[in-house]
Amino acid sequence: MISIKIANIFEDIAYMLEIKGDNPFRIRAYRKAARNIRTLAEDLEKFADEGRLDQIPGIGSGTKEKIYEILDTGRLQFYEKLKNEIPPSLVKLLSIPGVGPKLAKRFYEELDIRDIEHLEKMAKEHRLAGLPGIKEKTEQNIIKGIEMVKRGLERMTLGVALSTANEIVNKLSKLSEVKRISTAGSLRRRKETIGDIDILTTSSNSKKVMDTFISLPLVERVLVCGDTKSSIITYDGIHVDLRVVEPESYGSALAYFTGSKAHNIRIREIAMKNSLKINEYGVFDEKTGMKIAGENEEEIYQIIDLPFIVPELREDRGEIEAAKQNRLPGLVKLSQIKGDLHIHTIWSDGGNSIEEMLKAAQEIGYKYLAICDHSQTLKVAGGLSEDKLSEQIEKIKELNSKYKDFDILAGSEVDIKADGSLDYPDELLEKLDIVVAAIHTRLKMPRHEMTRRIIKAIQNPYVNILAHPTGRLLGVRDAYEIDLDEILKVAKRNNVALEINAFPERLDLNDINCKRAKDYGVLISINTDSHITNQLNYMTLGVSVARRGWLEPENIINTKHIEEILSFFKG
Ligand code: DGT
Ligand code: CA
Ligand code: CA
Repeated sequence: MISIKIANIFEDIAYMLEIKGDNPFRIRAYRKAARNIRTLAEDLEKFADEGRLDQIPGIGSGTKEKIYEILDTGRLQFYEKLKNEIPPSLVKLLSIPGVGPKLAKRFYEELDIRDIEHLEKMAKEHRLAGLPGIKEKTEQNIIKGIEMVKRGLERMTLGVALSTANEIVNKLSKLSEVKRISTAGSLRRRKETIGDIDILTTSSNSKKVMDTFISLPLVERVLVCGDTKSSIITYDGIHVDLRVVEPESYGSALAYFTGSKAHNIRIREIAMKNSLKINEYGVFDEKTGMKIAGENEEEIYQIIDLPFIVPELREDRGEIEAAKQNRLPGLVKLSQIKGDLHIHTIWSDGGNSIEEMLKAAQEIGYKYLAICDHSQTLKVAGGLSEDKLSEQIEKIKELNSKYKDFDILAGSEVDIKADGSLDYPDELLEKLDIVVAAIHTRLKMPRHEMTRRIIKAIQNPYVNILAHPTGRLLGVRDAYEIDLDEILKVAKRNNVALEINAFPERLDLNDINCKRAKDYGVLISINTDSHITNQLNYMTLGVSVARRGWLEPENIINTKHIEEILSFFKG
């Protein structure tokens, strides 16, 4: 967990330097280092011990020394000094849409505002609008922005919750006293955001399990410690509940604590009609009071004569009716994904070379990978000029001839300009194997205009996939206004697939919109948008969204063979 601490420090430093108006390259270096440390698959300490810190992309000599300093002394002089100039709480202001480093600095210097709460108070008292250049509208936007940021702080992304939960479950399952263990709650249902993490276990020695749990290295604070339930807060501010239940009740407790509440209410209603009572302790015959099931979750569905309903569907969104009629979908699985159709490399703003990304994809067992770096006008993301893209296409062709049983697609994440035209001429797009179109700028268009812009883009015969179709960033920015039904109709006619972008903050399309796409017969591509090799693992998040959206393998383009995909694009 020290790696998360170090990543947080580097990220803070990047923001603090930004507020100071420091060198943009230096700021970017800290940010990149933070991002790559955060997503390391191995322990950072292991890299340090073995003198391999250089192998982490984005770690230079400066950041390397600082990592050693933190590992050796537990603190970083440079950071401590910086804190005297810029209060760390000021950094949080930058998460408010419309508040950039310059404005944050002014709030601090001119009004002595040091944190979000203070800013909110000042905005509500109309004390910002007096500053030169700050209008009443700005003040209103700041108030709205703060509300959104606060909502985001209440819930974490699925990605963050999963990695924390996995770490805890892995450690606890090593105990010989732990017999069965599972996550429950919204995490087991794989919701896109999670309020708190719920974990359920059975054990012969509850005290031992609880003691181990509350002394895990990630625990900052223990809220409750009992025989059946303990709650802790991690030093990332994540609330985790652990429950120990009797083995003969494990199944019913798992069903109860997995939820959703709405789903469970429907299940209990069906049970009641059959003179059964279901609660967290078991299934009981209402007349005799006898317990008749509860050890395994499957029994609950069996006993009311329903096929098993997987956690991702338990939202009372039609799954009970579908189960009754035996037409539950056969949901797509991670193992059925054959490749990733949207990833970046060091050619634009990624952290790994094409070859490194290919190697990682092959290690996963993929059959193909589409290299889709950014297009020319997206300068902040290192967008490729026309010449550079042509050069990359040649390089990919050459590489392709060297790989057996693996296809590398030359692609691009082409920016959709404000008028719906694309960022490269058709003659160049024609040379690509795959074109992923996406919006990155001018996000505040009226609904009608935004819809027209996207429709125009996907009508271009070379466009194959519409990336992150609604542009939302969880806890950061709401979806832009679009008429998704219109877009889905046009996508269907033009053989364009829509993306589930598996990046933790995106997960866009979301579950509900995926189901709509399925109804229109529009194919979905689950892509990670990876910027470094480790992020290829985000695929599991995208698959979770697809499953919550009732998608089956035939609805997902990247479960198909490459020939089938290319012929769909041509068709
Ligand atoms: P979250 O944490 O806000 O993302 O959502 P959940 O679904 O994990 O909710 P949580 O942590 O409050 O509770 C976990 C599960 O326990 C929930 O999905 C269903 C069950 N549960 C909690 N409270 C109640 C309740 O009052 N009635 C019933 N039937 N079930 C409950
Ligand atoms: Ca929960
Ligand atoms: Ca809970």
